Amino acid sequence: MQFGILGLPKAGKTTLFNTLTASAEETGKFSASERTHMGVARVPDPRLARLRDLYEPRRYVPATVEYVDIPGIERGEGAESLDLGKLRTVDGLLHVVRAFADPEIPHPDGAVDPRRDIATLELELILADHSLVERRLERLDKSQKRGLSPQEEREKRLLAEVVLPALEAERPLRALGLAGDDEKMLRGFQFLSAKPLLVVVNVDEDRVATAKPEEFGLGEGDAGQGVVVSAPIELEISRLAPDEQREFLADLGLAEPSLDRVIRASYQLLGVISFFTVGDDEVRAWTIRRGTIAREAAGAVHSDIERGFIRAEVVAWDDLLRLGSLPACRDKGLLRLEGKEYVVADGEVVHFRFNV
Ligand SMILES: Nc1nc2c(ncn2[C@@H]2O[C@H](COP(=O)(O)OP(=O)(O)O)[C@@H](O)[C@H]2O)c(=O)[nH]1
Ligand SMILES: [Mg+2]
Repeated sequence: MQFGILGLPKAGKTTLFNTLTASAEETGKFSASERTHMGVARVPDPRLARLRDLYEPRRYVPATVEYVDIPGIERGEGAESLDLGKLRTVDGLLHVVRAFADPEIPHPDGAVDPRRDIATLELELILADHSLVERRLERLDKSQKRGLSPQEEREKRLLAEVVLPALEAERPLRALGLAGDDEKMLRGFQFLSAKPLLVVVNVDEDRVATAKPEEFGLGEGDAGQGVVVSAPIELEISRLAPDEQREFLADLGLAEPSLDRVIRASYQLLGVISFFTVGDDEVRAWTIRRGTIAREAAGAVHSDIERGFIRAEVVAWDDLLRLGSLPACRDKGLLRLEGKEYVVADGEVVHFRFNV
């Protein structure tokens, strides 16, 4: 699961990236040339943490989201300045928007205006997709002489009648809510405006507890989901010991680090869930798409387990915590035996029986 971080220069992208992934890449007021960085964030999950406390395993492995920090885009340059190779393959986009005031850090467009920047970036994504669609349609037109396959006919119709008009109306493709065969057909294009979008608004410290995503037009209509953070404050919080952290958060009026919300929102936006495996050796979260059946879920752990799948023993995480062990859950009839078609739910503890 990979998120691409993008946004205008000096919005706080690398500061946020460093906090998310406990990295130490260079941030700066003036540094213009930037490289792409990659890092991994652990998804905070209190359910899994409590299972760890129960088992005290040798290894503790939370779910992760990978973040890619992409150099800032220049307005109007669209596809040229976006690192498209990196962006096309990511599962989701995280747009860092500047809302903090700091006279020492110039904004590329003069004044600080988060709503404008959100619209600017959206337009860049739409323009990049638009040129991709036009090129594809041109190619299909050229092939028209030799005749198009039924597949190509369908593709042409979908691009010309649904995708192109949406992009020309400056609507992101994620707003179309395409499903089934249409969605599958478009997936291959890896359209940027079709990817789930999380907008992280980087506000001044004194507003972090009170500012709402709705103020910036987020979370409604076609706009992406939003989370409000103060990137430098998050970086500071992440470096404190746990009890100092709690105190600092209380001073700011926050219940938890905003960072946790960013990571969780990233995870949820991708439509994935976690199931858990437990034992003295390892307590671990596994990431699957919502709706995954037990045999495929087994494949997330190991392909041998998927191939030799016999059945899954399943219990809800909180039942396991309450009763204290899998045998106790079995005695109470809470450990269920499920077959390969069983749809695994978020937060279930699963033990696979298999035979290779
Ligand atoms: N005052 C203030 N400065 C910030 C904030 N977030 C980032 N910065 C500073 O802005 C500059 C650019 O940040 P950086 O993370 O490198 O931005 P990027 O170009 O988007 O990667 C750095 O000097 C940061 O310390 C903020 O919320 N408030
Ligand atoms: Mg940067």
